[in-house]
Amino acid sequence: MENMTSNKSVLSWINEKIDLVKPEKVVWIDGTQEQIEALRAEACSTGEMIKLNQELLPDCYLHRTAVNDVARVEGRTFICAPTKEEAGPTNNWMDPAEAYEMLYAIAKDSYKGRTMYVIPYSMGPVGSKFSKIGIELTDSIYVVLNMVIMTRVGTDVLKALGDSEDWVRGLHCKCDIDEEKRYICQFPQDNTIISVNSGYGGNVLLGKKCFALRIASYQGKNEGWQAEHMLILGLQKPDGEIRYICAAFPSACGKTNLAMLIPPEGYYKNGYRVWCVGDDISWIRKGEDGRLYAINPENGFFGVAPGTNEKSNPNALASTRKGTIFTNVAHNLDDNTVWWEGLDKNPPANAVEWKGNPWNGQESEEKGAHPNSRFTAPAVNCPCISSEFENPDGVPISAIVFGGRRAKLAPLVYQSRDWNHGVFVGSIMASETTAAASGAVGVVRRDPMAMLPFCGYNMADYWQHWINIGAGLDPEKAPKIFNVNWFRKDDEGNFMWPGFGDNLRVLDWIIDRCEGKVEADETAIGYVPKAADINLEGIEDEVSDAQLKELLSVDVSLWKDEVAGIEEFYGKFDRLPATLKAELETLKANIK
Ligand code: OXD
Ligand code: MN
Repeated sequence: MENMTSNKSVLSWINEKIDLVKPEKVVWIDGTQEQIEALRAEACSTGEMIKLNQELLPDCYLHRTAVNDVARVEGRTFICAPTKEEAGPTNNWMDPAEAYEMLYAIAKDSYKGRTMYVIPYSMGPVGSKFSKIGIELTDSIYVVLNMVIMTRVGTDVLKALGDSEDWVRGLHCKCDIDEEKRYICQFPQDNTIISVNSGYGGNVLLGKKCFALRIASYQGKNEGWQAEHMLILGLQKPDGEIRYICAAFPSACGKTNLAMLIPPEGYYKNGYRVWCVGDDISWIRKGEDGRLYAINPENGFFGVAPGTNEKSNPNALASTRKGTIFTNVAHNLDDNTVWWEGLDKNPPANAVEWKGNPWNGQESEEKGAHPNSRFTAPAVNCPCISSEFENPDGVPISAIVFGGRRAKLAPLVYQSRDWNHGVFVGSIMASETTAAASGAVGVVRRDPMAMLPFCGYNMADYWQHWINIGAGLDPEKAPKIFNVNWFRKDDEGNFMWPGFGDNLRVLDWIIDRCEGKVEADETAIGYVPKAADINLEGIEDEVSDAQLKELLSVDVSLWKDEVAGIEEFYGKFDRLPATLKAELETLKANIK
């Protein structure tokens, strides 16, 4: 097949990699429908994908990964910066020269008898000043077809790149899916990613976590912008105006649900709407008017399937009804559709579970879908996709929200006193772990700005970058920073807040605070709503006044323990910004 570009840096890099992995042939992905169709057919002919019921789920397919390859592998993910110090205490580090040598030894000849697919892709609308280009080489059709959904792929991208050398190099080799030789390596100084021995999305769709967060966070530090693990939503109020919010939550903590929220009935009637700009990643930079603007660099949703249903997220469910790839969900053989835990109360009796074994969902104790099973759905399918989704200039941000799963401690919502205090609030985020990464589930760990697994350089320098960004903003124009916790539990272990659509009640307060329309109580940790300002109309049965008070309370004795945890965490960082040290001292003084 002919090369699709004459860009010398692209061609010489690809030729080097061809010499290394020795593919049988090379196919450039041009993004045309014919090519996509042919690849789908090929993947079905080899069993890599299963074509689903085309009447109920047009252009939808099912894929099963290897059983040992179902989540991101944080322990095998490395930042290969020149020194360990540059990667920082929270990243795994490998010397770049040693990493290249090891990875090339694994990759050598690994495409023998296989096809090399060359995927030119843009993160962000092609040609936008926010956008960045990457090229991923892969020997997996599944990866190609996912990248086609998740990013903008094809000829236009190479046209936009022209002769530039500013693009991210990505090499993915499936090899033998050997866990012992699985490595996800980022080389931020070289704009390079190498991923071997995995076929799971977060490890192999290199545009997503590897580029749009790890490499891009480093690029952003050098170029004066930010790459964040944040959804972007537009909140339309009864006045018809739309205000935008970026929100960071750790993986599988409901970013997709919040980004596509359906307002409670009373709110809906009054004209409230939520528009989704993105559900996972934000690229943020200052606009000409001095405000911060954000784009979603992705073009689709790689969402967690279990728990997604008509009630929890009808918009996400609707997004998966065409052109979607399902990974590691159950296959209903009766009607050739898919099922997962929490979809409905009617599991199929005649099915195949995620590992590929026969499964009777009515009787089996085993799960039909893996807890981290996914859908890869085109953003355009989403009924509440924002009209600004393709806007090359992004959307102006009114509020930044941090949050995690905390059964105790963090109140339903609080506002930071100012930008630097907000950076502190983000830096001390902690959350119970989920199935999105391999390892124990439900353990509280520090996850600053939800970037622990995704920051491409020293986390202390990343915090300093946040502080620098704030210093460059007029405080009047800077987004206000908040923390939320939808996951507070009572002493019996029951969730105290209904969550989902009712989270709008909290977003509404957040926007009112941004616009100076509502007072708040100043506490040791920041501003907390006055109970009367959280509207409980319609959920009085679920949330009593006493419960709301409890949800908004700040328990100083718990915060004393928390401070000890923060000090221990901060103790890891030689380069901790003085500003954050001072914020911690303020918190300590406040809870005395
Ligand atoms: C994701 C994750 O897939 O954070 O978005 O794991
Ligand atoms: Mn994520």
